[in-house]
Amino acid sequence: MSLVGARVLRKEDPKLLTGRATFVDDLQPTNCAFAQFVPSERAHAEILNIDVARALSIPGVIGVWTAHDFRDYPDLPGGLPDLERPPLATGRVRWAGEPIAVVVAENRYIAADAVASIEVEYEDLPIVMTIREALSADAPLLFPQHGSNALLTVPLVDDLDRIMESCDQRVSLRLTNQRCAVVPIETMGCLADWNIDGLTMWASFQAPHHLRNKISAWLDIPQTQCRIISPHVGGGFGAKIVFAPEFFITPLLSKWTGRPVKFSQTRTEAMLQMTHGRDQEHELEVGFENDGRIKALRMVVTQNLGAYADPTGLGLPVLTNWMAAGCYKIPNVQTAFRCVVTNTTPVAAYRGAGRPEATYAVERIVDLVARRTGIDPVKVRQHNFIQSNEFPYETHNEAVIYDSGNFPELLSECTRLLDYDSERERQRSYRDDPNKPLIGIGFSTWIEIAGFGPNGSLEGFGHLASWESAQIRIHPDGSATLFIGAAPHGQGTETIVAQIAADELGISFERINVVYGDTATVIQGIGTMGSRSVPMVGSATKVASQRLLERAKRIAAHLLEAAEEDLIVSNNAFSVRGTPGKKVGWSDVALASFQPLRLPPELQAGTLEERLFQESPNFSYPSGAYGCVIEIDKRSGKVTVAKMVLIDDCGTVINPLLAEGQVHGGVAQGIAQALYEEMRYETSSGQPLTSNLVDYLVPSAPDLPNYIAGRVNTPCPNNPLGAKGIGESGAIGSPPAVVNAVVDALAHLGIEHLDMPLLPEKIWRAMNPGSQREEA
Ligand code: MCN
Repeated sequence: MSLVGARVLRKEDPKLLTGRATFVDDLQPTNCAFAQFVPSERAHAEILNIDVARALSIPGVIGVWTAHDFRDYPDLPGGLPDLERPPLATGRVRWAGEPIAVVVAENRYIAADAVASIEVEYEDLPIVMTIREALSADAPLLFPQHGSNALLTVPLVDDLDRIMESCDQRVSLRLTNQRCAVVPIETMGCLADWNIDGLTMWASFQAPHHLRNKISAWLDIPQTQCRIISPHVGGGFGAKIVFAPEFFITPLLSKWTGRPVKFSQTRTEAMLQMTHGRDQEHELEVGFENDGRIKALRMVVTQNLGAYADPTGLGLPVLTNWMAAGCYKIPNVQTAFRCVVTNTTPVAAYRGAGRPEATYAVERIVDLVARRTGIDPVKVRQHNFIQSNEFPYETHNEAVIYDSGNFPELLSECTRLLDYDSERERQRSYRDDPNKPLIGIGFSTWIEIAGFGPNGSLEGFGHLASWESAQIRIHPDGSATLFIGAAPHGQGTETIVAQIAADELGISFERINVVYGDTATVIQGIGTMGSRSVPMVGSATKVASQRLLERAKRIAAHLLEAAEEDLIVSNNAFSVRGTPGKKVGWSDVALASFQPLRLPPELQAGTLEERLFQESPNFSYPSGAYGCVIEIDKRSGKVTVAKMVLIDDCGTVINPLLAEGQVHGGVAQGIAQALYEEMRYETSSGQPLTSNLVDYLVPSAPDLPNYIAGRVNTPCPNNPLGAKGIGESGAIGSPPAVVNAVVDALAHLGIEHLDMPLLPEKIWRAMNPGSQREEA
């Protein structure tokens, strides 16, 4: 039986579920010291003085370092020329929470006391918190030498006016995709030990080889003396591919103190110092005919980058522009973007990274077209879909060629499982009943760009290349070790590559060990991001296994005195077709591979090892149709997601159990963005208002619905598995379904749009314009 496609339980779970997994903060080598960073109390200020005398007098404090101590080291890699981020705030702070000094102490408690005792003298500067403020004519500048808070502008090359004018109708929409915190369970942390043999650093990171490459270059040490290990990583969601200064500074602290030094964020530090996600504003215009056919779409994106231009942050509006038209055949699409800096935490990748923003925009637009034409939103979608026989489909951007999909089938399956007609009926019958909630029904049909693998696709974000590596080694007893360049942090990659290798090699799943996240053992790697592991490292595993098996078969044929073509491999043995009794175990073949006297003459000892750097000719394009029914409590405005249907298309599914788990997690984050989460600041001071999990509302299981899941499979033609990624799908597809449903519930009140998050108060005010809310 094939393991690919089976609901195999995760290899990684026994350790995780019994508390035996090792995360960075579990490591406590002898003599380990603890580092804690001093956060800026001000959002924008000149640093006049940092008084560390009291901190240094505290017993157990080993040292305090400020920007001055790093003056011989370059700014951090990436960003824009002349606007790079220094290791510590230098001269000026640009957001509340920016690290300005670092303390090393005997333990974290002493370090925390020392941080609290450091007095920083500031001279406040005027702040800019929002895109509007950043772009105003007299805006204070974060980087005066640059002359503007706008860092990168790709303007409209606009020839759409004539086409817009020729349409029956046109409508504009401005919307905000709010700033979200990333909130992995494990915050950012590392443990650096720089001794006579070089630097070893354990880091909670999604791309350890990249961190190794960047750090060794920054510290000017050979890569051979710089080992990065990402042990178990408790989630990253994109924020752990950021080359944060803490990872560069901690090794130096180890060198300077002559001790292993650990750094591990508190939750509040993580909320302020890990990069945030989203934070885009969109100006959209659409031209369409009275029959619902969309003729033209214009999208202008403004990206709030926060205080510095992180390379992945710069990539977000690019991806949003690329995916502007979603799964619709819109003949005229024009896009543009600009990036601005503000006195807020820097913004970078967060699950979906630029694609949730595109999906939200186009799916809100399609619903608006439905509203203005009076045509059912399902029909408007069906009217405008790219059809399944039109792939590969060239979009408005030459970099983006959709590989395969079947949007009409996705949506009809979604409406079927949602029981669309009867939900519409329920909506009508409840509307005027004061004891019943308002019902809303919303859809999102979406496509995303994933499987970052084509050459050039990751290099722009500071990565070496875009291939992914897999290396398989057969041991003398016929068990196998698979080394992969991906660096999973919750996805279950260990399980799925073992499934793939077991199928190809005929070695049992339990006898395949998977190694990842260590630059000393894994030959090279790019990492886990952009829903690329299945298409890239899964494919690398498949092809490398096939190549290795060819040589194993030659050995087995030699031992059995049979023809290679007649051999079948399964259940850890090679047998001869038609003569099942004639067989040799994998263990014997493996043993022979180390014994030259038993090998065919053309093979050498140790031949059963294979490695591959898998490249890809295109991205993969997962798609889906999500539909939901929401209920709004008429008295409080509280939204409950009553029913949620998720139909996904990720091509070949390696493990349906894990794929569903990925979608559930992503949808939780998507519903959270639609209904609950927003990183907020006090506007006059720039102080964060949501810097812990009391103030920042992350939903828990009771806040989320049960999901009804379905599947359509259109294989990806660009990799040997036919698989597309799914890790980000839920977060990309779900926010517009929820928002469309809420706006649908309020449509009879004349409401056409509300920005996320749809908190009860916002809904209540929309339902009761001009009223004061009665106190409970
Ligand atoms: N899968 C499958 N068949 C497919 C596609 C996927 O069975 N055709 C399943 C496999 O179990 C695979 C998993 O889904 O291990 C995800 O595969 P893939 O879509 O290739 O995504 P990656 O492994 O590259 O993961 C990256 C993606 C991203 S970009 C973010 S952000 C994210 C995510 O995955 N962050 C996560 N999922 C996360 N899950 C957890 N628990 N924690 C995070 O931080």
